[in-house]
Amino acid sequence: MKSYRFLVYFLVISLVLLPSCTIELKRPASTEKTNKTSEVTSTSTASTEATETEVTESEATETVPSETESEPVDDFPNYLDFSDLLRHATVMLDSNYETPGMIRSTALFDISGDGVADQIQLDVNETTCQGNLSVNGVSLTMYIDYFAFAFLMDIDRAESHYDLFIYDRGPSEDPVFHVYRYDGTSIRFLGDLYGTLSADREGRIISSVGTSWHVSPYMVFSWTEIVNGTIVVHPVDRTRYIGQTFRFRSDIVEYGSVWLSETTTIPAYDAFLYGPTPTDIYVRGGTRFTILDLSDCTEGNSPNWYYVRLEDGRTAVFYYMKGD
Ligand SMILES: [Ca+2]
Repeated sequence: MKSYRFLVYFLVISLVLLPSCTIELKRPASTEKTNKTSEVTSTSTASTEATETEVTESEATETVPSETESEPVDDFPNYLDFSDLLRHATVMLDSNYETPGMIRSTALFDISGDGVADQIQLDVNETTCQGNLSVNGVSLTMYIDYFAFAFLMDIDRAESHYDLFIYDRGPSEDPVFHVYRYDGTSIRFLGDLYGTLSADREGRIISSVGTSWHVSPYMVFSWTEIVNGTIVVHPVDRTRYIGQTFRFRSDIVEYGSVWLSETTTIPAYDAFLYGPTPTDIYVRGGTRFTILDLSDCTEGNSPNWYYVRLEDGRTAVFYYMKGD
């Protein structure tokens, strides 16, 4: 995985260049709306010995503008309306860990909408990664890499069903929600939703996979909804952001997982940029920039790179570590 490659790269470079440094690797804070699937933020506590950096570690704190400062781009999707998907959960399944290697999660709740409570039980075998979901005695099995929790949510505006969301941390911290529906007689797998998810009160879901979390306001490249039991993905035209001005949400620092490479050359549209370059520059969180161009990207996903003009007039390519 890229995070692993980056870790190896970082450690090698650090051992060569910074023999006396204390090195700390840390995950982004849980409150950070970053793509948690693949990011490793690194900092050096001895940055004075490193090559020149505009921003020292002690200053490298996230700069999150207040909501009144952050103006949404156009009118939609307005990310300020979105909050963590869990906030929209109606019922969390109760998980029991008494049997080693087995997790039993249960709830008694009317998910089919017929007025009669349904007995929901999910058994996960952590050794075989097999999950067994049972509703009123009807069951099916599924594969779950690392079960975290499960909850019920009414997000389908068209129907009165509550759907079961199973949060799977994934094989390498690539989180995925497995979504199931019970219609009163059978259980149906609706699909998987990847990334860190947020939703609004109208059932619209945005994912870290289709959002650029590193800028303010966020750039949203797709949103998802569940309609009549079908997961529908709505791509957002990526070119809508060209010409618009954003700010970096946090400092761009050396040994970070976000890069800003000064250049006047637009990369190939299918280029997947990765890692530092000799022309990397470092700027403070809050620095404004205008999008001049964007890479191609898989429909609905965020682009691989952004060609930008900084507020001081320099042009650069901005990119960051992304999951596969
Ligand atoms: Ca029912």
